[in-house]
Amino acid sequence: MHRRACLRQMGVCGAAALWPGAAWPGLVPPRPTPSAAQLRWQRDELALFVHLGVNTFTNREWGDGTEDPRLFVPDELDAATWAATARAAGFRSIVLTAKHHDGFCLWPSGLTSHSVASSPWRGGAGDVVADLARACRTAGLGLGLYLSPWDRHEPSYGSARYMEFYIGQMEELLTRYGPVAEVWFDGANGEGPNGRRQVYDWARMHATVRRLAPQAVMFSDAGPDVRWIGNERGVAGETCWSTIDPAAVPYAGYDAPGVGEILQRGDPHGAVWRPGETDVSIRPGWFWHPEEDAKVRNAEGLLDLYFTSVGRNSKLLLNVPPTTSGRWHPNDVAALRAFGQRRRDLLARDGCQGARPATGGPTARRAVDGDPGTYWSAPSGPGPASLELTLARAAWVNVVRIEEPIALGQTVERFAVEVATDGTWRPVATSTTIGNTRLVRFDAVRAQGVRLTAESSLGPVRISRLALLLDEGAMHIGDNDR
Ligand code: FUL
Repeated sequence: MHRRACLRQMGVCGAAALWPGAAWPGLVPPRPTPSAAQLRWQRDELALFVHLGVNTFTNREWGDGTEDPRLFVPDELDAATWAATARAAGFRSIVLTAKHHDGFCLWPSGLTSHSVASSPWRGGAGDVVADLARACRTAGLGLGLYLSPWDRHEPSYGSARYMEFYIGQMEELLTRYGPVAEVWFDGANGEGPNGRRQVYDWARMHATVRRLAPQAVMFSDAGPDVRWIGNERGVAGETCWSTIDPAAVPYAGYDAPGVGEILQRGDPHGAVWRPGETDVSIRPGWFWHPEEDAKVRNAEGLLDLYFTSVGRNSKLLLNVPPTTSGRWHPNDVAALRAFGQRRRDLLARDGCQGARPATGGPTARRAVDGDPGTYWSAPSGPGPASLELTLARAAWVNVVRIEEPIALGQTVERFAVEVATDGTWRPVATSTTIGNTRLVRFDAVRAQGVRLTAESSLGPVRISRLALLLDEGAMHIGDNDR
């Protein structure tokens, strides 16, 4: 069925959805759903983060704002190569630190001389944001910009004048470089050069983005569009709801006991749709440090991150910092390439392709039709909802991929997956929440059938994809009796 028709059938477009199942009698209030921009953002799965600035040249993580702009000489900077490498590895956008906490601007801001314009790089005529914007456009990638509200260089920081300065910088970034897909607000709020702290006017900052870049999603610990996942280890909650209670994390940088966990898990009863972004670095630090060249995560480690972020209803924002040359170190490039290949191999073959539904009712086939716009709508009634498939041919598998059509929201609380081999069913995965994509690994089995049971849910159970995959790299010697 066409997606729009499905929406109408479920009554989701109206004020409330009428759910006839015994478990939810009567009128069920509609659950939050994503905006078009949030949906696009999450479907992309992978974004690259680029931390570059004076810290790259001082070998530090946080500059103090006293750095000499003449340090900045990324002689071989080539944004087109970043974009091509990112794209080939499966990434769909790049987020650049246009300004980090040290206040040094990677574009020639008209509001400060603390920028590339005062550096010897390209004789002071360089503009990293312009280069990246062009490269992203050519490669078909989205452009994201990080503009640190904390500015340890700007003398007006800590006064009302600073908000004018900051909004002015936002206006430069959002009007000069074409469409921006994501604006990244860091919540850090330390002291400026005069020892004063700034009170950030978040409402005005958000309104500026909505006015100048209505297509963009805004990230911060507290959203408003995309929330932080609560840690920098690359791990979304095993339970991960895209909904959250906005009062639980009222502003970016808010810190209280348990906030990390709230962000990791979300809240099944939260009033807003605010999916989690998992930002993590390919190396220990966010900026490049030569002593970390041998500490780059390998393809296996990156695939693990893919499972604990994208595979848990989040999005992966993977930081890959350029060296002082402006290029990525060969170790990082090799890891990205190998990860891209490993992910492609993982997603290439689906053991459920062509499978025949044995249970699940008339819409069951839509979970395996390859169309993310159609879905299995579990027949209503008491008890758990179950979808059973007979595979077209036996297949070795060790990963299950499940998706809810999140345009309609997220409802499944707990599920179980069993696989049949020669008539014997065995459980391979039990877990909580599905959302955009859920990936669960298990020991390899030869599957002839699969059964997904939604054991509990907060509304109608809908599944747009059930797939069985094989990650060959994770096969153990003992598994190969095939
Ligand atoms: C943090 C910053 O303080 C780090 O330097 C880095 O930019 C990270 C992504 O966000 O809050």
